Amino acid sequence: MPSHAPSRRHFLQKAGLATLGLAGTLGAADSVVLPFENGERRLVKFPQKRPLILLTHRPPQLETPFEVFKDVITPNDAFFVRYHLSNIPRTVDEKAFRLEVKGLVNAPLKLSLDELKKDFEQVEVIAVNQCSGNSRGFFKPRVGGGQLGHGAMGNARWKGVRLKDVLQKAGVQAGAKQVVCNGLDTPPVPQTPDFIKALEMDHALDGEILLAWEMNGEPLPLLNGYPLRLVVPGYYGTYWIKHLNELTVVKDAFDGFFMATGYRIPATPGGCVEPGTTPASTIPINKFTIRSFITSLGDGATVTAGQATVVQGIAFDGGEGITEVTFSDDGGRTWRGAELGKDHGKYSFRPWSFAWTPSKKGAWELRCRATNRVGQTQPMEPLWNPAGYLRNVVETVKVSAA
Ligand SMILES: Nc1nc2c(c(=O)[nH]1)N[C@H]1C(S)=C(S)[C@@H](COP(=O)(O)O)O[C@H]1N2
Ligand SMILES: [Mo]
Repeated sequence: MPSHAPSRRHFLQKAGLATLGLAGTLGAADSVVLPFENGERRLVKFPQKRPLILLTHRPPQLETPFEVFKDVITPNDAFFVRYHLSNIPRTVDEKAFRLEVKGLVNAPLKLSLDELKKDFEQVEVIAVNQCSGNSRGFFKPRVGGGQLGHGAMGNARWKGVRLKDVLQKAGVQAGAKQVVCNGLDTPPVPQTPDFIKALEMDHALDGEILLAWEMNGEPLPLLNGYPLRLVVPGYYGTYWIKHLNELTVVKDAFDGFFMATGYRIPATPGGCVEPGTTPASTIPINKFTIRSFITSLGDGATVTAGQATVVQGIAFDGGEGITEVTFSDDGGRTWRGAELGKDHGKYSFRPWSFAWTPSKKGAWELRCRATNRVGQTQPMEPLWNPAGYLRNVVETVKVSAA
């Protein structure tokens, strides 16, 4: 993959943390080609971001260039951006901002950011945020939706307070089924459904979900949800509501478009169906499937025959924890154990490495495959579903030894 142009990260930061000019700025002749049909993309600079791979301008949808994943933590200015509605907040007044907690609770709350920070225990988690449709562009047969490469994911250290603690302060009443989560962005026309998601009550109260204001030691970038977002470790990004300002506890399952119609997977083992077919029934998408990537070498890279190259990569899953990564240099016929790197917690990218010596000159097909604590591993052949979610096939990197 061609590398991107020098960062112009300081551009527009003068405009102030919470101010966003809607139009991204085109970085001259910068572009990349994702490895599937119609994969040409421009690299475009948005406020607080380095040039990122443009999917759509309005709303901003930006993908992270893959070489960024050489680092286990994804920098804020390189973190992907996903929105559904064009009316996104261009500025948020942090002092006036309130998080409302209402519905089936004993004491409805309106919390300022200061109150959130003062009145609840602050906690941190390193967790991967990944879009349901990450890698959708590789689906065959192809499916509708944003044709993404592998860059709609990122791993950050999030700081905030537990959703559980806030809900308990409000006092969840008996019979509560879900908490409905909404942010400041709104649909451009009334006919478009608002982007609203719901969490099951037992999930909302399990202590894992955060209301986060900080990402990698800094306030959230505006495009990643400033001033407050949900962090739902192990779950697809669709639940990670940005600019979160409303939590409503309800007694019946919320049936808004993005729960009842969108973001659903086949109700089959593995969430897949025969390619090209329609599932008989569906359920809301939930936890990540297990994945791994080689990050130190891309397609077309050259290595030296007879000389050791340390191949590096990342692996992650829905929170069981990665226990093994294996490496193959013969297209998946034989596998050898890779070394796992530092454990940043069960929701983080887990780095791995393998000291590989290509025995001869020529073409090599490199693969990696992760396994987790409960024995889940990646399929050798891609699974398919009509929305292009959950991709986790063993990926291949083609390199040559000279
Ligand atoms: N308010 C709001 N929150 C949102 C969305 C949105 O459209 N609006 N999109 C969701 C989806 S589908 C994803 S994948 C993540 C992406 O998070 P990011 O943009 O910070 O990378 O945000 C989620 N939270
Ligand atoms: Mo997403």
